[in-house]
Amino acid sequence: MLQELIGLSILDLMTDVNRVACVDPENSLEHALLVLVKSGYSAIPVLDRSGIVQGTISKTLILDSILGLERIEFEHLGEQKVKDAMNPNVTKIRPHDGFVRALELAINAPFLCVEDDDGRFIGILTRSSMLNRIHRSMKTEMHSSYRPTSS
Ligand code: 2BA
Repeated sequence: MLQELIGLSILDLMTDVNRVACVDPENSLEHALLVLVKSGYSAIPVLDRSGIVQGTISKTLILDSILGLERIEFEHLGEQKVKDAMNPNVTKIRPHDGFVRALELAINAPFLCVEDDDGRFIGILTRSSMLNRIHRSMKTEMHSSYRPTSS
């Protein structure tokens, strides 16, 4: 089972860019909040026009950036841009880095941004896709090693 897991393909487990909710660094925070709420995710990638990932934006970062002294100043949502509030420290991986490296990075990141060799964003690798795959292998292994005792 271990060999099988080590050899797993990041591309096979990846959520393709076409199915990833994302925003542009120049978008307003109001637009980003709309995308986050509509998609249901707490954080999503920020992609520039050339398809390079520039950061991640979350509901928490947005609320933090419009936090006044005594209240959340929602009226400022339309004035600020995603690039001013995003977290630029993105956890990235390339397909040839391998599954074990992806698993290691996923300990501290709920999703990894997958890039091709030109540094272009091609999708995300989520914790749930990795855990699902590991769970599937463990179940298969447990069933194949189960030997009922004859009485
Ligand atoms: P969260 O948004 O905090 O979501 C945590 C987990 O909750 C997800 O884990 C998933 O199991 C579930 N979940 C949340 N919103 C969902 C939705 N709209 N549909 C289905 N399941 C949902 P993961 O699947 O491991 O995702 C980890 C993180 O990756 C997510 O954290 C989110 O930040 C990001 N993510 C996942 N799929 C995405 C997508 N298609 N577009 C953009 N970001 C995505």
